[in-house]
Amino acid sequence: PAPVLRADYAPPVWQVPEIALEFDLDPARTQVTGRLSVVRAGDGPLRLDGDGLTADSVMVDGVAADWAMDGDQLVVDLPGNAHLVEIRVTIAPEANTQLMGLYASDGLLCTQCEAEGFRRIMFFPDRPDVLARYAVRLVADRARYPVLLSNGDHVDSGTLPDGRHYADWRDPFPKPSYLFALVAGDLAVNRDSFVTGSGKVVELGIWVREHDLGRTGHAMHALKTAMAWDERVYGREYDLGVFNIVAVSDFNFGAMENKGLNIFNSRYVLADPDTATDQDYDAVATVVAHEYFHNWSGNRVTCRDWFQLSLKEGFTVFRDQQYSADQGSAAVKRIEDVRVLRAAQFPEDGGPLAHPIRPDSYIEISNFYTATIYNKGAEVIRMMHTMLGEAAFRAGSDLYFDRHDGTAATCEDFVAAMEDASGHDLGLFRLWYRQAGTPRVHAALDFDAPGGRARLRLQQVVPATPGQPDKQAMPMPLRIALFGEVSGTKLLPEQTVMLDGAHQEILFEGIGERPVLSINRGFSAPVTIESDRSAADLAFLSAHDDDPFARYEAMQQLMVDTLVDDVATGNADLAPVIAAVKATLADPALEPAFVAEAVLLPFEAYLGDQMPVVDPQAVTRAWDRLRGALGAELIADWRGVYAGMAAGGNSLEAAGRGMRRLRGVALGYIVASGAADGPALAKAQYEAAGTMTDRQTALTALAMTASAERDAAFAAFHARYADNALVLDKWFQTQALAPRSDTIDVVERLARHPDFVMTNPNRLRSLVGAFAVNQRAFHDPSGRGYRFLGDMVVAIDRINPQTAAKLVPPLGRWSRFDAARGAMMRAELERVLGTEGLSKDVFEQLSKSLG
Ligand code: HT7
Ligand code: ZN
Repeated sequence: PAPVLRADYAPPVWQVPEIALEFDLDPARTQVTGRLSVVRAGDGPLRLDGDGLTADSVMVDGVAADWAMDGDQLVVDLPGNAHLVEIRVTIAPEANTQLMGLYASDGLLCTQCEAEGFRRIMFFPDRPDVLARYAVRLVADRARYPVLLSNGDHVDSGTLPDGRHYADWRDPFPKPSYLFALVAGDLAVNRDSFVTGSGKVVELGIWVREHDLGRTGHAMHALKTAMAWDERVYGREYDLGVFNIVAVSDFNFGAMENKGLNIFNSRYVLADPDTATDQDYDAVATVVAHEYFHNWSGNRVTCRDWFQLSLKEGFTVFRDQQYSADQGSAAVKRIEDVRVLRAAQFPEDGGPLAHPIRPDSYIEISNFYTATIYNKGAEVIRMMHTMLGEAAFRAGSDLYFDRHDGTAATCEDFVAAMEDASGHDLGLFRLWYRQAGTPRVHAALDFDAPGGRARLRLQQVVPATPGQPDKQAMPMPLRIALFGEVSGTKLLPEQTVMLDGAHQEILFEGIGERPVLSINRGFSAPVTIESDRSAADLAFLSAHDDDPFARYEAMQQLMVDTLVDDVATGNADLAPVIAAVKATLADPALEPAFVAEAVLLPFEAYLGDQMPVVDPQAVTRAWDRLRGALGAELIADWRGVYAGMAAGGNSLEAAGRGMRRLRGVALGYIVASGAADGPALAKAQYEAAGTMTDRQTALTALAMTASAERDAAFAAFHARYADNALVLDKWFQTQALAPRSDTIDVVERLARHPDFVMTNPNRLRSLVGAFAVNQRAFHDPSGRGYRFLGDMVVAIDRINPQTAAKLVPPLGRWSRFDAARGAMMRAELERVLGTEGLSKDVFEQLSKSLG
């Protein structure tokens, strides 16, 4: 398939200011009638995108028209400048396993149109710069589909013959087709309302299956909090009289921001203490806020083309990160965000699928809903926020929304608004939109004791990435502080240094004692810092830095350095890490949630990323050695923490949640210590658990043991939650992530389990997706992990290409491994590429992965 190029953008030849859609809904045979008012905007025939559609009829201005298909496009030569085009098609939602367009899920009918799903429903210029006003009529059997929802305001409904009924919806805001949505089904609703700053009452509804109604309270609370937050922090008020959320079980992504009718993966709506962990609670709140914030950053101002995807996604992730930081511990939130970036985006940026946050080409746009577009995109916005400051950033955001409201904009429009409102020159900063790759910044600090001066030398390298062999240095804000090694205090106020080129020197005067460098505080730039700070310096910062993120970072770096040394030598000195962890556990000034993050070891995969050639077995050995030593040497500390944190109980407040988290980490270390009572302690916690968090933590701890308690707990968990798909996902995932040598056997067995449903993306991610990021299991020297994944990609591609394509990247990292593994991974990619009838989604990922 030919790639689509950003450079080829051309404005649409026809606009569609109005569309009326009528759906006669039936799972086997849905008839769709579209009445498009089309207006000429350039030269050429009307070209309407379709995907798997056949027109039953095409009329122009009430008369049967001459039309032709050009590939998937329906082409009509229109003589004048304005016409009414009426098209009828018939589609089969129950046969739609791709979950794009109109599909059936657990008895519901629902849609997913971003990015190019609308063309599977109706012929249309399916591109985000064609904005139409939608009038929608839904007709369906009343008993089977009593609830009929679409975008905008509900304007009418009524009864029809033969037990059928209809509902009419009007969305007054012009929108691109990717924001169209409908839902039909037997749903119950949690209703509430929100009064906006200007006094408008908005009716809120969260629609779920009747038995899930009791699990919607948290999402509703999050929604109202997000609505108030967006008014207070960004001055953005909601604009319709209705805001509905619907939960569906089969969904390719987290959720979708359709105007006034968000459709969610049920995993990001439903939460109660018995079935959802504290982490799940946070994820629900974040995703609800994210989709809500899109109402402005995405819907009121949308993207001109899909190359601009980060315009809405990067900005909206940044906004949801700010929101979540405001709801609890900002430091812990920042730690979590950076952990995600390092786990998901850094490997992408360093591999064959690396792309800039504004890509230059794609074969299948669904492959570009990546950690780069979302998470690195958010980091780029965050850097602008840091450079401009809160007030100027807000002025820039106001200007951006004012200038572009109701239109389809570009990343350049966003940067220009920031520049114009602040007077800040962002000329070279734009490189962040063009260049892929994670910059490496080398930092060296020299101290001239007699002169009382310290000199910081910074050197930046942006690595080559596919199609971009030569890179320019990129401007970045680095928050920096110096601490006195003797006094333990900050020697100068924190500074934000703008690293503007490849090299830079900064002189600090009046330094009376040897300084220790704290750099990239708060992770002010999404880069890798290389410094020659000693274990002693890092341990010192882990105890004294007054920026919690930097303190966490120092501990992590100390652990990474120790583990990398141990991978190489097999006998690294573990004492500094053990002492630093002990000191952190004993510091009463630290909140438990922070301590829990600080004492956790980096992921094995992250350690692999630090090595020139990944040796998974050596990493596993070093990781197990340090984890075991931390457990055993600090066993009394862990037991003390474990007992002390029990006071958090089952409280859902932040303090209780933090204590639960630290208690879970302590349990993990007790089990890792090899203490004889470890499995029994975990089993006891499992049985006494009053929350899913405690139950899941105990299960995770047991998963790494070979014990009778482990088998009993997994069996009990499955029996207890056999009817709850979201919780069964945890059962699959916990086993797939288990750091054990036999995980590959377990995963192969689970793939034959009757609950392993290939049509459900959550289930696929829980087993196959989780397994593929479990470095020690996936990279089993036999190569069985690679073959398992390859077989899965082939099988899933026939059902759901988008989900299959997302499973390919772990195989694409072949060049990072030893020759034997690399060859087996490549062979697997080639084998899958040789499969007949591959989707273009999987084709693109495979061909790029092979380089
Ligand atoms: N904007 C939404 C993206 C999305 C999506 C993309 C491809 C395939 C299915 C999808 N479902 C939702 C989600 C978001 O970023 O908010
Ligand atoms: Zn989004």
